[in-house]
Order: sequence, then C-alpha cells, then structure tokens
Amino acid sequence: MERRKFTQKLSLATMAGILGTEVVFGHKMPQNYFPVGLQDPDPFKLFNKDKEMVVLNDKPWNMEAKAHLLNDDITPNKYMFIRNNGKIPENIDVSTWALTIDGESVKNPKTYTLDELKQRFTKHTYQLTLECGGNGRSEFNPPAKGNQWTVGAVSCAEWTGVRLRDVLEDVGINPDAVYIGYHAADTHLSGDPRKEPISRGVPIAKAMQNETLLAFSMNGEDIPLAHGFPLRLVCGGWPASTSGKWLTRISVRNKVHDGEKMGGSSYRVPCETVAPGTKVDDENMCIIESMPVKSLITFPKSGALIKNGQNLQINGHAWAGELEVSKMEYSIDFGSTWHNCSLKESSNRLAWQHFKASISFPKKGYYEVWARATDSQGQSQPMVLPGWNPKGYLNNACHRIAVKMV
Ligand SMILES: Nc1nc2c(c(=O)[nH]1)N[C@H]1C(S)=C(S)[C@@H](COP(=O)(O)O)O[C@H]1N2
Ligand SMILES: [Mo]
Repeated sequence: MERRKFTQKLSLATMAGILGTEVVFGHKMPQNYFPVGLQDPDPFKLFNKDKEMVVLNDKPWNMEAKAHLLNDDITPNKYMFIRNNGKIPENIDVSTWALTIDGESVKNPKTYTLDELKQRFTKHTYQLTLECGGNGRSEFNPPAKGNQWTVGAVSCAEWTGVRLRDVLEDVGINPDAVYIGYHAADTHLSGDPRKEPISRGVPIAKAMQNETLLAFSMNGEDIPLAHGFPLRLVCGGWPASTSGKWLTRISVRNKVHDGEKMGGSSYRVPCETVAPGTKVDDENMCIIESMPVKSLITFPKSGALIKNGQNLQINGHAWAGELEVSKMEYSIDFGSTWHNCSLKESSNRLAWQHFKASISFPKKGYYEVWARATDSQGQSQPMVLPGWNPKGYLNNACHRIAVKMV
C-alpha cells in the first residue's frame, strides 16, 4: 500500500471529513504531520491473514492465497481469500442483528434475531467449498477486467449454522417460489446508501438443500469480520458470490432474483461457446450455477528441489461443484501419460476431497507435475484454458507445479 503523501497538504477540515470527525487538537498538530488514522491499514493484521497472502485490491479489499498455503484439509482464516464488492459494515451490534425473510413468495414476512435463529432451529456443521467464479481469471486472453485471481480464490472451511430450508419452512413459502435473493449490510463504494454492492441468489432447489446454511460460525468460532460476521449464507459448490456475507435479508422470489450482479455479464457466461473477444448480448448470457471440476496441488510449493533418487510426495484437493470427484491423476511428461493419485471421499457433500501421490522421476532434471480431476459424470479438467467469456469466469484448467531433481 502506498502512503498517501498528498494528505500532508490537506486542511484540517478535509482531514475531519476523511476521519469522519473533528481532529480535536488539530491546531497543535506538527506541520506536515501524517495522522496515524489516515495511514493505510495493514491488511494482514486487520484481517488476521498470513503475510504470504496476496492483496489484489484495497478498495474494496480483495486478497488471495497461493496454492501452497491451501494445504490444510480445512482452510483456516489466515489462508482464506477475501472477495469484497463494497465496504465492510462497521459497528456491528450482534444483540440487534436480525434476518428478515420476505419476498413475493413468502406467506408472511418474518424477522428473526440471531438468538432466535440459534435457539429455534437445529444446528448443522458442514465443510463447504467456496470458489469465486472469477478464480483463474488472470489467464484469459483477451484479458478480462476485474481482480486478477490466479489460483487462490478457493477455500473449504467448516461452517456451522441452521438450514435455510428449516427457516423458509418456518416462514412458509408459496408454491410459486423460484429463487431466493440475499441482501446484506455492506455498503456501496460510492457511499450511496440506495445502492447495494451485491445481491445475488440461487434457485429454490439449491436454497432447500441440506447443506445450504445460514451460518454463524466458521471453524468453530465466530465468523471473521471479512467473511461475513455475524451471519452468512453459505451455498457450497456454487460460485461463492451466491454465499452472501453480513446477511440481513432473504427474499423469496417468484422469478429469477434481479438484484445487483445478477444480470449483464456479472457471474454469467455465454450460453454457447464463443470465440475469444466476442461481444455477447445479454439475452445470450446464462447464470453460472454449479462450479466445474477442479483441483490444486498444495504440496510441494512450485519450484521444489528433490534429491536424486527420492520420491516426491504430492498433496492437494479436488472439487466438482455439486458433483463428486471420482478420479484424480497426475502427469510428469506434459500430459502424455497419466497416473492415478489416491483420492479420499469428501467428509460431506460439497466439501473438497484430498489427494496424494508418491512420484518417482527417471533422472536428474526439470519436470512439471500436472494434476487433473474427473467428476462423477466423466468430465475432466482441460489442460489448456477453457471457454473464453467476457468476465473471465470458470477457468478450471489443470494446475501445474515445477520441480527439479538435483
Ligand atoms: N454481502 C456480500 N456478500 C458477498 C460478497 C460481497 O461483496 N458482499 N462477495 C461475494 C463473492 S463475489 C465471493 S467470491 C465470496 C467471497 O467470500 P470470502 O470473502 O468469505 O472468501 O463472498 C460473496 N458474498
Ligand atoms: Mo466472487
């Protein structure tokens, strides 16, 4: 983050504007003094993230992991990517936080406090894979605008909460319900209170799945602020943009939800494959639902050195949106031949699966290890970039690491 030198020339009034309050002893402030409160915060400290995480944007905050940071079976907060579209809400009061269920297709709108949600409904815990639809965007050509995610906008944490289904059944929904849409407490970057940074949703069938949670804890603790404290919708296996953070309202809709970032090229891809760079009309764009099959080698770090004659043990995770991963393979000869990895079952539906393999190399030299997952419907990850789309979504190309046998 660059220090904003221009603040040295700011008047006291301007400083007060930025700080949101008067600088009480401003007239005693040394000349050219740089107020601590105007300095850019350290995002790693602010969000309890590991120093190796990569900041892609600070307005709004967007941060990703590197492949080797994601080696844990369950992603801890310090390695979890942050994807914000607006400003994180301030001054959250848990005692007054409430969730309203409304919309055209509810019988009677209802509001629950956090305590009511926790007391009235059964708690469930699931490990759920959340991958940003734009993970892998940085590789598309022509390039797509937006955060240039490489491979690290994915996580699988353990979420605890109540089932959205149980709450919707408690409110009572009409048979014409087709979609739910979320609303949240984060604010638009422009400061305009009438604008929402994002308000997405899922079809009613996804909303009613056992694993779709209104979560209030992550990895056994309160959800960290950046990840949606104190209440978050979690829809595993779908673009993580459907998992609304800082949740305040869910509308049950009698049509496809039309909130912010549901239309245009947001989280939508051409319904039919197009040539790279093609301009696609809105009516030919389809909403992304289940995420495609994908995998990540999380150990060793790319660039690892192995001693001549030793085997290399690789570890990683594989996931396939709504589906299971049924096969995991690696190649050390640029995809000519493939060998099976051992692949574990997921601890529950929609959680990523862990794989490992012990690889032997014929002689000293440079190699690449490529990893490829296949889902339960027989679809494999492509070795090269998949279908180009205007916003650079759904890049599930094989992950690869470099190793040298020395
Ligand atoms: N309220 C709200 N919910 C949100 C977002 C947001 O900006 N505001 N970003 C979405 C997007 S695009 C993604 S990829 C995930 C990121 O979740 P994480 O930051 O907890 O990793 O949250 C989703 N939920
Ligand atoms: Mo996202």
